[in-house]
Amino acid sequence: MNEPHRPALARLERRLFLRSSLSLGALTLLSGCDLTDGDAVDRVLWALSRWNDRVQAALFNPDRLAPTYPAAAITDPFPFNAFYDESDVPLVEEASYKLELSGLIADKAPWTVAQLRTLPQESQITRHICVEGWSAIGQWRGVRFRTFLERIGADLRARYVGFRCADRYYSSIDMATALHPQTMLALDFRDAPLPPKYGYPMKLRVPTKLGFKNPKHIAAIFVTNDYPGGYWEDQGYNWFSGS
Ligand SMILES: Nc1nc2c(c(=O)[nH]1)N[C@H]1C(S)=C(S)[C@@H](COP(=O)(O)O)O[C@H]1N2
Ligand SMILES: [Mo]
Repeated sequence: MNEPHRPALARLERRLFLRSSLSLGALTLLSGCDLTDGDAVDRVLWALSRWNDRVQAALFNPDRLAPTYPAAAITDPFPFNAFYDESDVPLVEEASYKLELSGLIADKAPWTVAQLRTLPQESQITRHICVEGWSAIGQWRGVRFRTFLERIGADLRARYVGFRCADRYYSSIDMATALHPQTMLALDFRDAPLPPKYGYPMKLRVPTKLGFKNPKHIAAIFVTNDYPGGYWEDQGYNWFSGS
């Protein structure tokens, strides 16, 4: 066994044993890779993580609602977070903005902010939880995502909805979460249009998932059966990250 890969292998062995009492030897047989190769170990770890996503998705209850709060509970000021500083927030112009649609969608015509505002609007006061160790209660208003997906003729039997953002961030969610009644294409924060730092012109608000699965500054939405990953997801954060 190669020395440099011992820590990864030791972790893998422990996870396998705790989860399934599988041994590394058994896994070597199952996976067909000789676990002395760093890339192979990596692939096995990623495969395990994807398996974990599938189990979590199967346990997801599409009817269970995230808790909601009274207006007095809203966190003020609400925290800003992104993979860059607040001074680098992208400034999207409403005049030139169009939401692009692609993939398994019948009507791929792009949408302006004004068009999105003609759809029925809903409001929610829910808690945003960030893996970095903070949470905050906010109020978002916008279009129920299910309503939007139905309106554009998205294939609701597809596996994933993916998002690309104006700041090169990207993420994706499973279709069951996309159709959850609290999943929203949010246009307003509190009583005003989303300010740039919270995701102007629109963010996906998903109160059943961790903060990093709430993409801001959405520029494009696509529906697909091919696993799209995400900015943090591709760096090892658990893809499902929800309840
Ligand atoms: N486009 C984009 N969306 C993003 C991020 C980002 O860096 N870019 N960061 C995510 C993370 S980790 C968090 S916690 C929330 C922060 O949202 P807030 O600034 O409204 O608090 O946005 C999420 N969506
Ligand atoms: Mo986050």
